[in-house]
Amino acid sequence: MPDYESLWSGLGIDLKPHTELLEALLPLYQEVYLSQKNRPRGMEYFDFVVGEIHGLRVQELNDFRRQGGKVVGTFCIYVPEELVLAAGGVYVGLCAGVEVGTAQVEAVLPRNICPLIKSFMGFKLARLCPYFESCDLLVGETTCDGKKKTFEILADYAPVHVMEVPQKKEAPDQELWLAEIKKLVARLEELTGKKVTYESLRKAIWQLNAKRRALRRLAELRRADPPPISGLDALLIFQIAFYDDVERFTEKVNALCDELEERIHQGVGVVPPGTPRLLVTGTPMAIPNWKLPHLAETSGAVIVAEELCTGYRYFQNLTEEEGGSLEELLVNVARRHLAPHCACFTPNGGRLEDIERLIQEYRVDGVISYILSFCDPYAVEHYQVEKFLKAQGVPVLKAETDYSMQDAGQLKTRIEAFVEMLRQKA
Ligand code: BJ8
Repeated sequence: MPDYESLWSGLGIDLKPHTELLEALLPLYQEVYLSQKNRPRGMEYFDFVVGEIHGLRVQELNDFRRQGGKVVGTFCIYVPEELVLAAGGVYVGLCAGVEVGTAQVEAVLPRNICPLIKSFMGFKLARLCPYFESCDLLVGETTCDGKKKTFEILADYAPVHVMEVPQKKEAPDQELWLAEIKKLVARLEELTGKKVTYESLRKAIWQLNAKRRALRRLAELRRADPPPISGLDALLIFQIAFYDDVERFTEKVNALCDELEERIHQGVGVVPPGTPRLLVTGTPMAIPNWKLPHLAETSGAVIVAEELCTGYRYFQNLTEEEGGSLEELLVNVARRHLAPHCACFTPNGGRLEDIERLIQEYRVDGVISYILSFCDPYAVEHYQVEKFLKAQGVPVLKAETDYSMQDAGQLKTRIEAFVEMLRQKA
């Protein structure tokens, strides 16, 4: 990796622990990713992106800022990326999947809070994330209680704008949400000094839809038996989607899909045909949280779909591209971004319908209900998920865990037993 030290120190990064963090990531990546057999050639680009995780993209963001551009950090798929692009900015997803800055975090947050929240606050408080430090504005949202209260604290450290996400999806909620979309537009225009116009929003919608279409294409190729790509590799691509350049990323995903189509044509897969196929549903897996997929795919199964925000929820819906005015396009953006089914909503029957559809389309043998510790919305909603799946005769395994490896042995034993049961049931 080129020398980025002056870039990082210019951003105020605490260099010593930052170096230690990057040095710990590389062996983990080697163990989890590079040890996989028969990976598609097109993964080279995504390996390169991880190799440069705090390098090239951070450099690009800061080159953009030097020319007057603004970078906006987000934490949730309900925040419309289109609006940032249409206002002339660049967005980055800041959710994080590793334990960092624990001492600093526990000085301001309760010990027993969701690891995803602890992680992004740890990166901020310990000054370990150059993406965070490259942001001119952070856009939070009122989804779960843990996040919305944490954004109040985060506002002591950086400019924060919080969107009110409704908890239902009825007519008054849609109205409130459209008003929130317009408030965000005003805040972004103020930040960048550029107007969101009909043309700029239309172009941004088109760019984001092209990215979503590429990700959908990738997902759909995993319906094949054997699948041409592992669940781990697919997850990595979904994680990188939150911060890579939109057009370059879309092009690389489409190039990879061309290769995967060829693999399917030739009957080449990453596992033998008939390998038990898993769907993972639940809380997001932010980079570098690869724990559960690694355990599952080294236990004789393959993950073929994710009903996660780092998965299907991120790309399932396109924004309607047609609209005769800026107002109509904003309504389209609002409609599209209220569509995913996060457990923060009530009732949330749409999530069960999505799970059912994915099970059928991807010929799923068993489901892992993945819950980050202390995530109340998903932990409580597990009841509905399990009841629904049992009624359909689909085996389900509940995996409630955090970012540490302390429970890895126990989790692996449970997954192996689950996979063995699926194999015998087949
Ligand atoms: S749309 S899942 S990205 S809110 S895991 S912080 S819910 S306690 S991340 Fe999320 Fe948006 Fe929903 Fe997706 Fe809270 Fe749960 Fe932690 Fe979570």
